[in-house]
Amino acid sequence: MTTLYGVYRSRATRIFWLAGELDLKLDVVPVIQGYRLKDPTAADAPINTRSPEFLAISPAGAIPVLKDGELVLSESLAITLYLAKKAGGPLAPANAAEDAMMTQWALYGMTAIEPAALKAMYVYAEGRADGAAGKAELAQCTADLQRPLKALDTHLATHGGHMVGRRFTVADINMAEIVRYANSHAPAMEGFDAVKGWLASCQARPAFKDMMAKRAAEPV
Ligand SMILES: N[C@@H](CCC(=O)N[C@@H](CS)C(=O)NCC(=O)O)C(=O)O
Repeated sequence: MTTLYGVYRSRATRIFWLAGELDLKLDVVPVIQGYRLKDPTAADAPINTRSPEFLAISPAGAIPVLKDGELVLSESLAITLYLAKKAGGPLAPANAAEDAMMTQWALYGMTAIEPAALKAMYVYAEGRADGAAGKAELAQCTADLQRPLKALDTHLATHGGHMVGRRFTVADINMAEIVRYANSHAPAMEGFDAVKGWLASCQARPAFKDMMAKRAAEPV
């Protein structure tokens, strides 16, 4: 059995979505972020990223983590790429070049887009979007996202509307779950029509909708 440590309200969404696409059964251990708990070290605290039993599995203390036999893998995008390759089929890279492109886009998404996208999402999640400080933060996020979203827009517009291989793959899941954070701030997406169209088509997939429904059902 393959075990996933993590909850829907985390970057584990990438893995839950992929698992739905592949009809992959995962044994889920609902490890929650320690910072979401009043006292993560309390004796009656649910298993969380600061629990000794979780740290024994993954000393970095962050979710998601996948355990597949002897393999213990952290980093959400490494996990999705691994699971897709293990399953094979159209969502996986068809050759070394596609594999390289999927790695490239995963790294680009995580380094060039995710930090500002996540910051923008948190401004809304924390109810700060209408205050002066929140507005300034959002303006900075929009500015920081211009160059990478332009690069993504150009890529999608010239590569058949998909990240890699002109078909829906794990690379689309990886990037769409990062761009979902940016999409919480509409002005950041303005002018990037190829990105908007691609994101809408990714999010129209039943496996995405199912994942989001389960995420919404999970306590905040
Ligand atoms: N780059 C990592 C980030 C992992 C990460 O920061 N996870 C958050 C939840 S989405 C976490 O576990 N935070 C727990 C903590 O900081 O205590 C990935 O993509 O997996």
